[in-house]
Amino acid sequence: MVTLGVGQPGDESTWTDEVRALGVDIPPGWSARLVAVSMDPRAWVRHAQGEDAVTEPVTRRKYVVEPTAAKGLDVDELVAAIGNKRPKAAPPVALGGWGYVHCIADWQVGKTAYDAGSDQTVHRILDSLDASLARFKREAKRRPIGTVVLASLGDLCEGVASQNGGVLLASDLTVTEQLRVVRRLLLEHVKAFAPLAERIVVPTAPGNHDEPHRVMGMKPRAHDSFAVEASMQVADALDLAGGYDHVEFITPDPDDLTVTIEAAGTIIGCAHGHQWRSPDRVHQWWAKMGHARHRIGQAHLLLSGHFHHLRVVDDSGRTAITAPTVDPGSPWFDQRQGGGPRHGVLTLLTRDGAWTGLEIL
Ligand SMILES: [Mn+2]
Repeated sequence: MVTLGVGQPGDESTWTDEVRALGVDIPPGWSARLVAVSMDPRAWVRHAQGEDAVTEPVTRRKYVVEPTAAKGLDVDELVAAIGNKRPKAAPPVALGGWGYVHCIADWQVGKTAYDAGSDQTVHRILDSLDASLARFKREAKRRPIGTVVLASLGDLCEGVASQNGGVLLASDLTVTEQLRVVRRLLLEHVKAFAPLAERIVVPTAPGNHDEPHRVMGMKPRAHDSFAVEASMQVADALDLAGGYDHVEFITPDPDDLTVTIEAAGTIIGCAHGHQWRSPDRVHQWWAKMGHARHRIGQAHLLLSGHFHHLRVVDDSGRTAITAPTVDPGSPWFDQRQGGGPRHGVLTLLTRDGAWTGLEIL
């Protein structure tokens, strides 16, 4: 494009603004470059009158508008900077600045599969608890851990609700026996970790297997859950025993399937996972919770179970982690999808909105 201007054009830094001043839209990432200047002998501008008069020529300027090229880098300087890199000192951490998370997910006590059942599940849970305690002690020597989160993520018992109650036919324990085992296991976890940290938090998210009934096909209210009741029973037992004032049990509000807690500066949301139906939909569900301004929508970390396979979805500094499980496995899943999960208990460390050290034990 060609413009007319008084006097000589300015330097490169003025070209784009000069063209924009004429009403030309130059979007971000684009700029004007002056490619030719010529005098127009028939055009000039005169300032003032008489002896003070100053005549300035008018110049004809040809610009091209083009994408702004990325500025070249001196690769030798860049390579030298890499060679000069020295580790930065780690920022100091306040006492108790870390949180340790142990996920309790999909125990499904009572379930049988592949010639295994509750006996094998319970031993696997206790072995994983031992491994988690050993890990905690190793980590606590390296960094101050003030908070332990025992995240109860639902489906702790096989129950009587799934498959129209048919699930009970393949269970090796009655429902009340399942609940007794779940309660004792949960109590064992809290007792084991209680002496090790200043604060123990036990958030509980209800699962679908924890639903106590489905009368006429209808689901119970969201918080009406064997998992919630197991937590409350353990809380009552510790209350009677005394000495456990630093243990907090967090259960859902009425009609809520989720709980959201804070641990060592990290906001952790817990949800079982059956509400988003497919493991691929966790991001979409979490975004909707944010839109609705639900507490869990503000979490740094979303912990869930239900799908029995480890899955990590990380975006914009927020992470949704689906925990694996310790149950005997699922022939139903294997026949449809092929394969099965790596068994184990998910553990990780948190601090100030971030997480690290994900290990399956
Ligand atoms: Mn489930």
